[in-house]
Amino acid sequence: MRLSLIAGCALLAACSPGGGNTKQQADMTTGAAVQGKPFSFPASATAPFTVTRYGSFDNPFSLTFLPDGSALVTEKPGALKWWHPDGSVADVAGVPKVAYGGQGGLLDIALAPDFATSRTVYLTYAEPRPNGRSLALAKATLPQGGKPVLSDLNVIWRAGSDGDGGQFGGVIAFAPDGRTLFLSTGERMRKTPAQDPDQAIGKIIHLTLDGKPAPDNPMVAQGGMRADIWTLGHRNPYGLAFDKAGNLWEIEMGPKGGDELNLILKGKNYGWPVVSNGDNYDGSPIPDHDTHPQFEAPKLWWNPSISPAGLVIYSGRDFPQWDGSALMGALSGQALVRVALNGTQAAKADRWDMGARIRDVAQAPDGSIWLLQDGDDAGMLKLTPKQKP
Ligand SMILES: [Ca+2]
Repeated sequence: MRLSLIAGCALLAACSPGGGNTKQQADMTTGAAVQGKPFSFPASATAPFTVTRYGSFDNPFSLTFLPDGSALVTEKPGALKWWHPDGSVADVAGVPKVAYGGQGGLLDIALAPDFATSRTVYLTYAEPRPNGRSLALAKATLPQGGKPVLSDLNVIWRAGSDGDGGQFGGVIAFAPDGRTLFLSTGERMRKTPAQDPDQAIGKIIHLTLDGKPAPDNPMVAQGGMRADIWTLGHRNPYGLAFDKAGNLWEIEMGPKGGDELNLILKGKNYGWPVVSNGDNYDGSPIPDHDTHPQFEAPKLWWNPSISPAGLVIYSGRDFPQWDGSALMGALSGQALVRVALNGTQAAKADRWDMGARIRDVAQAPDGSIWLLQDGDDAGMLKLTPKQKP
């Protein structure tokens, strides 16, 4: 116990020179958060950044910055928090009722491409339904000032396939032209529906900004759920982001091993649950991707699992050496992972131990990188380069 405390302090000293006063360090060793007061947080000593923790959130899922440097944080139990750089955190009212539990609840929030003028936000959540739960996509308006309350809330799309099971996915990415959106849907721990073109679970969905099928979808002429589908055969996708060249990247959790980074290509099938580079939880094997070349293979995979969650393609000034890299959080891996992208190729580059489950990654308007912890006392972690760029 004493040894580990000393090791922790040594790590802190190594990682955060001059960072944090005695009280703040004491807070860190107990894991307790001080609302609004930043304190130092350990990362692996080899990391090129120091870490400062802000705020305390209850089982958050998504962190999204606004153009003014404030940020929205969703909490799975159903609260939407509006964090401001002065440390204040407001509760945003008008959030739809969510069905919280087992990976479900209030999930992603994303700013519309025209947010600066429209103040439109998109939300995903597990919606209570008569026969269980469904993933819902809604849009709403966030006020500029005054009382923080969402208005004009409209559910514009539902995954259907209501019922039991977590793993909703629910991550939103807007197309580079700002005219359509992509949405990841998990297979709800039901496996085979990921291959069913008549179910919108275990898919990447492609919609207009009003929730209609995008006109260039591969099965748009067939109508029904098929019209909404862009790609099939996904398991538990918790990250979706475009790079500067317009390539769409996705991360998803495999079963026991086999977490994936995929390049998302129109109409392709990514194989779950027929193939995976991981195994079933009971240890029984699943055929690897290379046994079924008709399925699109992941660009990278992880064995054992890291449980990837949250994906950004970095483009800021704080870490110029990461320009164009994919940054992802890891839940069970308790890490920040960097993948170097070169066109449509990807290579594992860095993995920094964060000593905490990382739920999401976000880039602020000033180019700084922020991580969101997981769990019932989760902070926002700002990364500051040890060496000024
Ligand atoms: Ca796959």
